[in-house]
Amino acid sequence: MQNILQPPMPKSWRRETKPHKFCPGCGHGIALKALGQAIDELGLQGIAVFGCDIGCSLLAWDFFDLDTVQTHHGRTIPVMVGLKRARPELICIAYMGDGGGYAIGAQHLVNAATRNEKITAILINNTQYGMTGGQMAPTTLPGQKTETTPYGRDPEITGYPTQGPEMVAAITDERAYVARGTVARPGQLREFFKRALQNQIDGRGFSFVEVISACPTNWRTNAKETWEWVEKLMPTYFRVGELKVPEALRGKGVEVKDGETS
Ligand SMILES: Cc1ncc(C[n+]2csc(CCOP(=O)(O)OP(=O)(O)O)c2C)c(N)n1
Ligand code: SF4
Ligand SMILES: [Mg+2]
Repeated sequence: MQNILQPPMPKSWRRETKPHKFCPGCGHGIALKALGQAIDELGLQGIAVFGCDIGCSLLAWDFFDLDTVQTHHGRTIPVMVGLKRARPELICIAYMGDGGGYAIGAQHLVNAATRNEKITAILINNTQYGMTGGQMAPTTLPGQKTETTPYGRDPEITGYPTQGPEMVAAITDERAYVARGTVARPGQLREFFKRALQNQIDGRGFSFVEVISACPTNWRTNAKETWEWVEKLMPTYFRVGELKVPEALRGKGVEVKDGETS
């Protein structure tokens, strides 16, 4: 009989490194569970390689029972691109934060997308730099207070939040897969990850999934407020859904209804 206090972990997770190292309520763990399920369902253990950035994503360096590379801040995409070019039979996953992908590593995201590099990039949008104590990131919301915007982000001075998937969809050709999911809908997120990985398995093109996530530690929010940010506030700036689906992937995968959680 299943122990309801210990829900099954994805097979691709490393059990001996759990409980994981993220703060209570952090969204990284939910995203990594959806990713683990996608890896399991596609049977990628043994050929998938997980690359993690500097930032809280590095806390996942021992998360999976997969070969794993931990890179410098913002450099996970070029490291995984290099690996993919050297070993095209591997399924290369670059996992990073919004600071890593849209600030210090933005040029790598743009160039890998433009070149249609056949890797899967996953970017956790938690609206700030989590690991270093909550500084403004390109995704910080207008008016949001951070360590470096103590009076709230002023778009007149620092612009509006980066629309990453929209940018990637605009600069890629029809072989790319682009989506924005949310930790509030992990079942849907798992399906987005599966399609993004399938695009790489098929050798078709660049795949990019941004994930709306939570950082209650730096947001200084309680559980209710955290979930309101994720479910209600963030989607008013960041539209959830698939932005670009190659023809061959359309209609594939299980459709997950709003509100489904697994
Ligand atoms: C070249 C370099 N610059 C700055 C840092 C300091 N640093 C470490 S983590 C981090 C921010 C991480 O934020 P993000 O990428 O959004 O990931 P999160 O922690 O929010 O998941 C920064 C600036 C670094 N490690 N290396
Ligand atoms: S600081 Fe924020 S992003 Fe980092 S582990 Fe804690 S809750 Fe997660
Ligand atoms: Mg961040």
